[in-house]
Amino acid sequence: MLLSTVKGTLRRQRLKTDLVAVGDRVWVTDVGADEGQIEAIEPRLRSLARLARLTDDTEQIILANPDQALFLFAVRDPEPHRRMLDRFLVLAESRGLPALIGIGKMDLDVPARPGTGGSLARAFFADYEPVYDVHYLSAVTGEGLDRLKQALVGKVTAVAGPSGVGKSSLLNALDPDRRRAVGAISEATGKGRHTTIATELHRLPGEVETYVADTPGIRALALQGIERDDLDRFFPELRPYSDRCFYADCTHLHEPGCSVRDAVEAGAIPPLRYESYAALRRGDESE
Ligand SMILES: Nc1nc2c(ncn2[C@@H]2O[C@H](COP(=O)(O)OP(=O)(O)OP(=O)(O)O)[C@@H](O)[C@H]2O)c(=O)[nH]1
Ligand SMILES: [Mg+2]
Ligand SMILES: [Zn+2]
Repeated sequence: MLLSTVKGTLRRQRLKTDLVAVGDRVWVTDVGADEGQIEAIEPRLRSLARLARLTDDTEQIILANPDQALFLFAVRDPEPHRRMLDRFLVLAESRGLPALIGIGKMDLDVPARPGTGGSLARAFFADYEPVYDVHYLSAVTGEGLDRLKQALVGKVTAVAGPSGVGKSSLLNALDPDRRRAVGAISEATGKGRHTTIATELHRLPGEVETYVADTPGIRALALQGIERDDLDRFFPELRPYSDRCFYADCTHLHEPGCSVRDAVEAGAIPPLRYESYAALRRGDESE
């Protein structure tokens, strides 16, 4: 038997969590013809996961044992979705998974306001730059790829995001020798068509072992298993203030003497990030 890492497609088990998923470390017996039989599975240290269905309590592993996640959105086609990004970030924070943010299709970027030099994409994602490593990327022009490679090297990174944002195209640009299927954006919906249907782990060229997982597009993301009381910990911008409120159990929604809302007023916390927190805290958005 030899210790190996699952890199391909596996049929999912209908269990509380996947029995074995891409990224798991497994012991396999070589049965020839590039096939192996799994004999034992090492304990999963971390995972990026979501619910298989909203009504289901079955967790679907997007990638087992990632070192970090790269959440990719596009400048447009499809339009970036701030609340969805915020939910991804909460999910990563809740699992202690370092998160990078990628904004793809920068070749489609336009000025924030006509006649100004500022970029729409950079204005949209500016709130995240003080807290997260934000990468502006284009698979077409190669923009940002060298800096991204530095952030990936030596690690196992899950690339996740909505369908059609260019996850597979980005990986093709990072490793031109391996072409993955890339889909057209539906003209009717402006959305992707779920071209990638299962997580695939790829080793990038280079001496240092670097793995990047291409994952299927995610349509909705439920934050199951996260207590509302814990949410303020998963917004890094809120953390410096959330223990300083008058009430120890302050929800930061309406209480007097709330340091978080004071910080929003003072411009120390971006209002849109606070609104995302408040929507999740109120339970307005369960998916
Ligand atoms: N202009 C431009 N188009 C891009 C870029 N990257 C990807 N695209 C296009 O966007 C469409 C979707 O790309 P994919 O790479 O299949 O997107 P995906 O995120 O892998 O989609 P799923 O596999 O469905 O989740 C294709 O038509 C690509 O050619 C880019 O950097 N610039
Ligand atoms: Mg894809
Ligand atoms: Zn408060």
